[in-house]
Amino acid sequence: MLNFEKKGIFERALIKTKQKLLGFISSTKFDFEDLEEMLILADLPIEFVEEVVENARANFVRASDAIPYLKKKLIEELESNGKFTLELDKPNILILTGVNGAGKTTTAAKLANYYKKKNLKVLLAAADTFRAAGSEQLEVWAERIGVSIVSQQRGADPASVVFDATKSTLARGYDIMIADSAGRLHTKSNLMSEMKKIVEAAKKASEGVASVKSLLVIDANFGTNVLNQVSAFSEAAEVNFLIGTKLDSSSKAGSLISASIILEKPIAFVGTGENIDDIEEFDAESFVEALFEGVAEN
Ligand SMILES: Nc1nc2c(ncn2[C@@H]2O[C@H](COP(=O)(O)OP(=O)(O)O)[C@@H](O)[C@H]2O)c(=O)[nH]1
Ligand SMILES: [Mg+2]
Repeated sequence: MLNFEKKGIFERALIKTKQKLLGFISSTKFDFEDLEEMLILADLPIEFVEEVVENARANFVRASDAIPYLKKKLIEELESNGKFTLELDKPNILILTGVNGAGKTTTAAKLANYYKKKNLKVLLAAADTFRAAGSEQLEVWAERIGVSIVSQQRGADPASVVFDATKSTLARGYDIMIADSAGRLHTKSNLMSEMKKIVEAAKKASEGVASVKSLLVIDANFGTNVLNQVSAFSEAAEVNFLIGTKLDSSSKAGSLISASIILEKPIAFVGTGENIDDIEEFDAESFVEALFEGVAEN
């Protein structure tokens, strides 16, 4: 069922992306070529666009009548990869990874705050041990939000931070542990194997009791380049879900949809601003409705 409040939040966050698409609104003779151009401009996967436009030509007289069909197809594609949920009968370990500046630390803090507000017992792990500022940034957030944090000195093995934090999660009865990590370039193989070690450490420490998930944080401003990141990260270490950040500052938010569809990874959350509350659980229907609201309707 469509969640109107969520749709409204997505609509505000998608303003820049929508500005590109809304030009099609005034076009009185919105034809199938316009439809194709609009979908490509929306950074949707080319194969998907070709298939949808071909079917639309075959089944509809007017291109604008194909919009509901398009939305339905997109929602189906996005939902076919599954949905993120916590496994509430066990501790949940969420490990955030991604390139520098993607928004990992901010997202770790946002998620900690999000789950604390839902009355869950949250632990943060500062596994960005690469820079001194890495763990300090998260410590400041932890204090502000009022959640505990596990950290070690700069230069410590990030896998060992995650190992310790996972052990504490089990021993002290946390519902959820969220681990930040250092930014890593997907082209650097040593950093990629370190990522793998981090995930393995969490699995080992959790002794099969906790649910361990790895979430790749991607900046929507990268546009279709996020595809390279997602495939390189998922080749090196397991990636279970995507988190798209900076929807509010990007005009390429559609690329998150592409990454999810092409690489068959569900989007778990999206970042919609710089404030601590600016995070939303992804919902395919609300997101797609928000993206195409008012577009090509006449
Ligand atoms: N506008 C906007 N900025 C964001 C969002 N998420 C993160 N940022 C900003 O992106 C920058 C880098 O974030 P940070 O969490 O330090 O990235 P990290 O290197 O991956 O840990 C910071 O200035 C954040 O405030 C978002 O959803 N929207
Ligand atoms: Mg960081």
